[in-house]
Amino acid sequence: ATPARTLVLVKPDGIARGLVGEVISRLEAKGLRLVAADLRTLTAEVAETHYAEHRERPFFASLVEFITSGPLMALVVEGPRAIEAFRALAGATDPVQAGPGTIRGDFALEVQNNIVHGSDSPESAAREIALFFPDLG
Ligand code: DAT
Ligand code: MG
Repeated sequence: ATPARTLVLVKPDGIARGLVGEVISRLEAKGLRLVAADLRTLTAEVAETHYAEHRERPFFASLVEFITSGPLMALVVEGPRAIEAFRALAGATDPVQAGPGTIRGDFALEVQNNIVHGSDSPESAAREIALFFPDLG
């Protein structure tokens, strides 16, 4: 299949809990490949752009505060159906609903602090990869 790319974030809670290796191990074990990786702390401006679709939601301010609260690991990941494949590894947005064996299901309990982000569509992936890694071809 044609390789696709997705943006994965190990969010600040995942960094604080030492789960970067665990997340990378799982996506590599699945057969996805790392294309880019960078540990960085987001500005509010980048966070608000990344989560622009949620601007009107009641949790938006809290979400931006959380995602800028410390370093995160930004990854570009490639493989066949990479977007769907990583969303399946991540599990449902609410970690209590996420099944065991998924990243959120195994490591998280609260919806905001759900360890990882993965792009949800080809359009989102293109937009998010350009935002985080503008130099990536
Ligand atoms: P996902 O990260 O699974 O794509 P989303 O795009 O709907 O989920 O929401 C983005 C993030 O916002 C999500 O990972 C955690 C947070 N979030 C979503 N719904 C929430 C809610 N009801 N209360 C608090 N945080 C929420
Ligand atoms: Mg989303």
